[in-house]
Amino acid sequence: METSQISEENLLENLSFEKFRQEVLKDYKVVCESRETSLLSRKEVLTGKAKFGIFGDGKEVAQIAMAKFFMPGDFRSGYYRDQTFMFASGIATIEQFFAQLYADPDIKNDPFSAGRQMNAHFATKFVDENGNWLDLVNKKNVSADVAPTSGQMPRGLGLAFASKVFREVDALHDLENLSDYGNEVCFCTIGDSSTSEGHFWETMNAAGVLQIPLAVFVWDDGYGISVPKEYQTTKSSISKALSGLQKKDDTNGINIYKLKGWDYAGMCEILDGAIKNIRETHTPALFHVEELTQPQGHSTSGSHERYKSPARLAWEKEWDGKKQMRDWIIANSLADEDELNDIEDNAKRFVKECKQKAWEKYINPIKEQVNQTVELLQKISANHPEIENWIRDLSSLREPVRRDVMKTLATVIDLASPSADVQELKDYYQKLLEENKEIFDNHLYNEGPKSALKVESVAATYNEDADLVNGFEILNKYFDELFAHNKKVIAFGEDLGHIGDVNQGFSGLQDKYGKERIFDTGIRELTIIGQGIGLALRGLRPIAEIQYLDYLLFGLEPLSDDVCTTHFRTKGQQSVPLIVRTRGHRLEGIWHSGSPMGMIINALRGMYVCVPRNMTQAVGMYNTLLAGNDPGLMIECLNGYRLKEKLPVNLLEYRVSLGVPEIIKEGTDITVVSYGSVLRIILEAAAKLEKTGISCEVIDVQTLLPFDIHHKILDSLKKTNRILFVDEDVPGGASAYMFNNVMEVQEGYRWLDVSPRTLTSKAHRPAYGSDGDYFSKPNVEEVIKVAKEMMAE
Ligand SMILES: Cc1ncc(C[n+]2csc(CCOP(=O)(O)OP(=O)(O)O)c2C)c(N)n1
Repeated sequence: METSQISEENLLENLSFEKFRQEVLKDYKVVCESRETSLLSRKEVLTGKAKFGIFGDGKEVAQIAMAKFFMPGDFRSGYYRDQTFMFASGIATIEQFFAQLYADPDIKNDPFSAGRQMNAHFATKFVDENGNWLDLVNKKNVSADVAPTSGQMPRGLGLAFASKVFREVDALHDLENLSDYGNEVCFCTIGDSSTSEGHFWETMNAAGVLQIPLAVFVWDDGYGISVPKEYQTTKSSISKALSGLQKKDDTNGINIYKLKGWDYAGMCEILDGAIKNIRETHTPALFHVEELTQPQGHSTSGSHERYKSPARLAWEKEWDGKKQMRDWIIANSLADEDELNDIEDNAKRFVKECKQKAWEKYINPIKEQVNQTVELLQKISANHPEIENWIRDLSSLREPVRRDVMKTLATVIDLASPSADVQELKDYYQKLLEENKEIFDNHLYNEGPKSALKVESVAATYNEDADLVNGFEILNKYFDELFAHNKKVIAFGEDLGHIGDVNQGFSGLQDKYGKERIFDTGIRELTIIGQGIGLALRGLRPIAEIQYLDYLLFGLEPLSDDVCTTHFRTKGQQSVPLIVRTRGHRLEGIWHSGSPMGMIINALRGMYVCVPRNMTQAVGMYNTLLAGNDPGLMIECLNGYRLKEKLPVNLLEYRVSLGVPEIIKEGTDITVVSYGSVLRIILEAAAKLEKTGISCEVIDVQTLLPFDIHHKILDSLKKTNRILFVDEDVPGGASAYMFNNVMEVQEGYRWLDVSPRTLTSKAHRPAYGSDGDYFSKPNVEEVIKVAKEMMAE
């Protein structure tokens, strides 16, 4: 009896030892495959088959450990070093890695970006083709990587913050595809040097305040390209530098752990408890993973021998995670040399096969285009012997790209005289142009049913005895109805919660709808946007407020680099339906009356930019944005909150179509095009001009992105033959953009009787006070003067 018990225990022990051994060897296999992938990829770049490469060698073991605790439902917001984590998590294959290295535009081959991103920029699919959120709870999720270092931090904060919202807002608990009561951890990775960026510090502080499930891994290999950490980090240690944020029993804050990047067993042990704690308590953590290496240097663009000392290079060889893991396996008798050699040889073979498969899938469609082109060219070469050169050049390319085909076709079409065969060539060229447009030039915005452009307008309706109320009251009433009606809407910003924003749009609403849905944030525009990004990516409908338009600059980087490119860089697989609310244009002083619209519309292609003239129009635009999946910026008029407007009865139904200007005063002599606060100045001038016999047609463009999609302004110009563009931006700003659209895109130049004009603010920032405003920004008298000049010309 006793003997059999002992042997059963022995058996179980042996079994669990064998299980453990197998797991270690499986991990070592992934380490080897990932390392081979890095080595072979570099060769592909150096031999010219790929343009650039950046790899995860030296970080393999740490990422294997990290991947063990990444569960379905979790999110990653990382950067370009994370290939091993992706392989170990089962969300990327080596073949896919190579496909992206080659910039394969077929999404079946590069499922992260369809060839739109550099290698090692990963993503998983969040939304289906109709813009519906997938079941994110039962899959491992990767938000699309960006190249600006630390750009992943604000987004990471937001993805973790969403878990807090899902946990705390009861009404969201039934959204079972989006969250499991907020148990999802966001794993965020960053290089040690990139922690020098403000993005990192702002994120860590905000995480400590918010108490959210954010796990930040700093891969510390001592350098940022060539610059060592002595130049990057106080005390050369990010964990030391951040120690003041350490959470204590009676404080908020973050937990800080130090790990050795080569110590497989040690890392697994620490991460096991630490990630569990993050998941359960929502206390964020920093994992400072030290003593990592970079065996091949930073990227394919240079060699690390230029800046690392021989001693450092020797140290890196000895402390390479792969070598250390191998030594540890042997020392603990988990495998012998032969077994490990086999794993290593198999890894080499396997990676080579993956590379070859990826290359063939990438190159074959291009080779088909080359063959087809050559065939068509041969048909016309009898009449054009010089074409033989082009045929020879194109056929001799070992690694042709689509560009070679297009250039050859365009050149030959130019020099060939017309014939049926040349027509065939032209048709083929046209077909390829369209195919390439589909490959490289779509999904900047949603194109399916969730396109905001497909939202039909619904007019505002009023009671006969409709009240005239302050502009802010229209918004307040609207937000009240919106929050009662749509549980996914969350609003936040500086002073937005307790006092209901500086202009009272949210006044009283926190009490009604709770601090979990309407709340204050710290003064940190960058991570306010980050919070919005995370919530939006996870299927909620955030309204992130930037208190004044002039401070949008602090949050512009994630909007431009991250929000605006998400749909494009994932070829439609992720959407960020974030609404950024702010207020701008005329008020007082340099930083409370800016209207930097040229900068904004050029930085924010990929968002819709709404510039409503009053709060009623703003409501209609909010509804339109909420009906689609695209991100939008709403710039309310800073000086409009106390102007009286009629209160519509259909606040939730009223919708303003984007890209459709409104004629707010009809006229016959001059078309005046503008938007926002300055429209009131223009209307005042137009009333005065009317008395002198000059009739202005005043058009409010309503949205700058998109701009007048049905060419309504052109219709007006056809009638008046004179056009003036007015705004509060600097010369050459949004006025030049509107000018370009009407003159070039709409071909408005054909209808001009006199030269078109722009009237803008002065090139400097607006000076303070009423006189500063009058002399810095367009005023009534200037509008009258320009209009009279145009009539006299
Ligand atoms: C905002 C920004 N500045 C500069 C760069 C160029 N750059 C790319 S990687 C890099 C070094 C990053 O070093 P580190 O954060 O330590 O990460 P590692 O590459 O060592 O993993 C630099 C300067 C960039 N991509 N983004």
